[in-house]
Amino acid sequence: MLRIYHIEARRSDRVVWLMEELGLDYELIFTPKDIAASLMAIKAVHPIGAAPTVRDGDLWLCESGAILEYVVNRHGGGRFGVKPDAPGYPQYLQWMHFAEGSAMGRIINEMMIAPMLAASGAPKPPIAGLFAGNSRRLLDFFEQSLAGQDYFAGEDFSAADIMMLMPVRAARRACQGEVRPNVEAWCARVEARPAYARMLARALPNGPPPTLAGWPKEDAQPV
Ligand SMILES: N[C@@H](CCC(=O)N[C@@H](CS)C(=O)NCC(=O)O)C(=O)O
Repeated sequence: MLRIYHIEARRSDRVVWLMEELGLDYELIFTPKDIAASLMAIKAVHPIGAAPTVRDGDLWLCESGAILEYVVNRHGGGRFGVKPDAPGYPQYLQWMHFAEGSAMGRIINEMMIAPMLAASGAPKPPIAGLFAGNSRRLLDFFEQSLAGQDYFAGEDFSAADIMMLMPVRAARRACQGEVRPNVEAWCARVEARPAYARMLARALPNGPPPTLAGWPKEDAQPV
């Protein structure tokens, strides 16, 4: 049985969601409401120590896109993948890789330079200007790509949609108040899936953390 090392509200949600879509059993390792403890448990067993990390017998795998491909092909009989001769295959490939290879990095770069751009009087490194607007550009690309199709790889829901929910949400958060109808409709469509609800119940039993960093520690002293 696949063992999934998980941190609540992190990329390991993707693996849980796919397992639920496929109706496969899995073991989920995390400490509820303690992001630091969940992370340290992964660092104790794997040199990269990031979520998701999975163990399947003697095999260890990290990197969410690779894990999804592995599960689709080794355990899922190809369900939620797209075959090379299918029309949606090029799009499937692109979005499976774009989610982590381009989108998340661009969003994180912009998040990191935001405080620098906001600080009045502080010197602005020239690179900061390059990252500003990354999320908006991504959202525009997503909106355009979803025109006339229900899912990222075409007419059918696939693992590419599971990969893309996190960057789509992060880009939307960065551009609050800006509505892109195709993106909104896609989010509603994928979040309405029964397997998505099952993922939330199992992987986020306490709801999403109130802060990006995690839950406030109950025993934390005020500073
Ligand atoms: N590209 C990797 C990113 C993995 C990653 O950075 N995961 C985060 C949680 S969403 C993490 O565990 N970060 C802590 C760390 O890397 O120490 C993937 O998609 O699996």
